[in-house]
Amino acid sequence: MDPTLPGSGLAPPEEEASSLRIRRPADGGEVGRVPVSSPEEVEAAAVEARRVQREWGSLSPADRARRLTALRREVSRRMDEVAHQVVEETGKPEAEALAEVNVVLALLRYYERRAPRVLASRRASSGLLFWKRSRIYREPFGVVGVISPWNYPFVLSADPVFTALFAGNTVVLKPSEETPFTGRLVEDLCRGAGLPPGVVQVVQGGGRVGELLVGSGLDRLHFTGGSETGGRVMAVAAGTLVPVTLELGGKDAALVLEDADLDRAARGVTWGAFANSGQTCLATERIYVVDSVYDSFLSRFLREVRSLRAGSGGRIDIGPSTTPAQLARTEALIRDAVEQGARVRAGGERVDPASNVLRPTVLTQVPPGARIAREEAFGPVVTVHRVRDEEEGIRRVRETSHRLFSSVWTEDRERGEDVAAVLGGGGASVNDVLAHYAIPSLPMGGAGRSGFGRIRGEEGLLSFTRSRVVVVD
Ligand code: TXE
Repeated sequence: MDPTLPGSGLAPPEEEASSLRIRRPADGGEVGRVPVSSPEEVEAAAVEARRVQREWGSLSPADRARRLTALRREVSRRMDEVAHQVVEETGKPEAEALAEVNVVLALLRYYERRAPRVLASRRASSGLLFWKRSRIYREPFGVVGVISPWNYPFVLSADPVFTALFAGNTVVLKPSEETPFTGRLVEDLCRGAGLPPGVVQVVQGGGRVGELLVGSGLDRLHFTGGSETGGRVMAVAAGTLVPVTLELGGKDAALVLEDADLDRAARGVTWGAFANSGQTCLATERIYVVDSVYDSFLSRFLREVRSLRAGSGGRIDIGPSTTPAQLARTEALIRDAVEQGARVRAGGERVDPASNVLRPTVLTQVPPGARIAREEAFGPVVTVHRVRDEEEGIRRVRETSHRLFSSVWTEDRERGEDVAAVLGGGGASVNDVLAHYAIPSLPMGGAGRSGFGRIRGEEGLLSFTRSRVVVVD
């Protein structure tokens, strides 16, 4: 990504340029250019989405589910093309890009089977007013805006977009300015599946186009991105009272108890911390280890981390940071921690000074005042902390303003469930990380600075509808 063009966070102050020039993080080669949408084009997309929604929203949930089966087949048929586009724009390992597509296919299959039932109208008890007959209907909001980020550019666009379609909405999607081609593919897949033209439209650009979309007269908005940006989006949404759901950043923690399988825990949190080069809201950014097993865990963990292959393509475990801004931000957090006394136990520098590949980094003895102790890193760095016991561990895991997800590691499953139940946020895994996101029935989302609202699962589908009641005397 050319740092002088919009989207790198360093856009020229005066104006967003008229096009996005995308470069491969892997080798700096040009992927192509995409024109930035004008205010008129954003407006026109919202008007067209409203026109098309009347027909699409009037179909029964079962009819829409049938039409969307063709979308699943189209995504499945073109999954290599989609994965390739994700790798081009993000630099992530091919296997992780394919995982994005598979997560979307599983969600599509899940909603095909369940949307008709979840969205069907149902009788409700009329209580003491026994002479009345009450029914509850689920209806689409209408036109839904989706604003998505660059870190999982396919799944974090497709999940909300396709869920909104099952619920009977039409969608205007603004992908990240870092990954416009992947965003454009979402619309192209819908066209290839023979969905009515206009059910999904894509507008391109950075924050300014995002702001235009928020204010374009939407009926509902789903935003995924940074906590600060989420706040700004809400402020603009307030102008037209458009309901918003926010999937924001995370500062997820792992808690390793004394009865954990330390090899499994070391492998698990290595994946949780460094998949997608740590650029995941659900990434493990903090590891708390009970004193009695701290040293033996740390030596296993460091061995795992040091065995990771970091590079820009080919058989790699850790790819480049997707954007120069993110790389700079991660390095600044590491520098700040080290200046305050933290120890670098692995990584800490790039594979070579000129590259954008930061080696997976492990910090210990991180002072509580260090920025990385409370700010989301969103990069290939994790901090490891000693805690006295389970009780202190639970307290430390919970002392964060980002309340998204966490993991607890113990060979006593029951104990694990008891601890998972009190770690807060949107949920916790026992003896695993990240994998829960691949289970389509589980609603996902957080609390605090991780946002609000849920995506995926029945709750995610319902969140793109509103209830309407009819009471008959
Ligand atoms: O998100 P941004 P970025 C976090 C993570 C990361 C930070 C920034 O901490 O370091 O967010 O990442 C659009 N009105 N997560 O830059 O800037 C923007 O064009 C409307 C966690 O990706 O929030 C892009 O399409 N839209 C998160 C989208 O918002 C605006 C995933 C996200 O951009 C806007 C991504 C505005 N004023 C980042 N400004 C997760 N849950 O995984 C920007 N945008």
